[in-house]
Amino acid sequence: MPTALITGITGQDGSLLADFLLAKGYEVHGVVRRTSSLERSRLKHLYIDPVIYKKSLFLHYADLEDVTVLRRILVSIKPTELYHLAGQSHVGLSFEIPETTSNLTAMATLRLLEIIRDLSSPPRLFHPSSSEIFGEPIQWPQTEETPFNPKTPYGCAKAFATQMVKIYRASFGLFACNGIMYNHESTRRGENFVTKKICAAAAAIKLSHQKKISLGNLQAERDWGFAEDYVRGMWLTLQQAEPNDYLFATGQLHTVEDIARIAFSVVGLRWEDFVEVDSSLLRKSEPVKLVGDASRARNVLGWKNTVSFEQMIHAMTTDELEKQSAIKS
Ligand code: F7E
Repeated sequence: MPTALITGITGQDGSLLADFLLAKGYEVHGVVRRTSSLERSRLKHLYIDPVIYKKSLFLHYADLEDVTVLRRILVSIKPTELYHLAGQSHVGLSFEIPETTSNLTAMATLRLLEIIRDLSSPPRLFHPSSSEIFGEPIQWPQTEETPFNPKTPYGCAKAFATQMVKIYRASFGLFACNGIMYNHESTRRGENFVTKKICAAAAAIKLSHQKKISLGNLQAERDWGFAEDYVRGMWLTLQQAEPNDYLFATGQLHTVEDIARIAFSVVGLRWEDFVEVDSSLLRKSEPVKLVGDASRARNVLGWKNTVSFEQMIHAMTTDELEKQSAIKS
């Protein structure tokens, strides 16, 4: 049975990846922080299942700074694949806590590389890099070869980690890969990210639980895809004969306003009547037109996007409407 270790298993991507790997017959181990108990709702369907929990899904406590504990987990489990998804992933917050962001996003990746470098049978490593490494890119769309030019503390931390993965692959022969992930969303997205914030608010306003929603830059553009596609891309990356980096994106830009338009139309409302701009939510700097060319992933991995932007926002809003109706009724 292949064995995978996932750091960040309680997050959107980690929980989707756990579902994906369990369905493929993997034994899945997850690293969780003691303080993250409230965030474990995304795994609830797995750990209340007696056929899965402690049979093919195991959770281990460790912080990303617990090098000794992480090494012990890796030595005892001997995973064939390591998906390092944990970190501080909120770009706006990275301006408030740049040191924590660098520690959790940059240094933690280096620490894991150092640990697996010493193992007799190192696992294949997947590192989720980010479109934020390009910041103000010199080309559109970006590819795996586009030079890094981050504009945010988060993007800078990811650029460091991404380059370290390349260095350890070249210098120590590790099967270590970067997936350069553009924004990817699902019903499991956290509410501090703009898609989920808007879809949840549209549902809450429709149900008269909320009156308005405050947003930052409505004209901010991103390349938003469906998270389950990106999780499949992570797995495909580690199934190849040779390690390499792959970019995952849709190649299409949309604005925050587009999200609002679709989400509010799903609930039969006009977004203009409910959206307010709050200047405190504007970022100190924004990346410029991050849009990716996923040709390598499509050609080498056979990867593709399966859900359109409109379908995704529609599904996220409908899901919120159902969940919020159930809670309040
Ligand atoms: O913001 C604008 C905001 O926080 C998207 C992470 O997964 O993708 C994600 O980072 C845009 C930005 O995602 C609000 O200024 C306007 O332009 O949903 P977000 P992000 O910052 O792009 C990248 C690829 C990652 O790697 C990250 O880990 O929306 N925006 N008004 C807002 N954003 C938020 N959060 N809240 C607002 O009220």
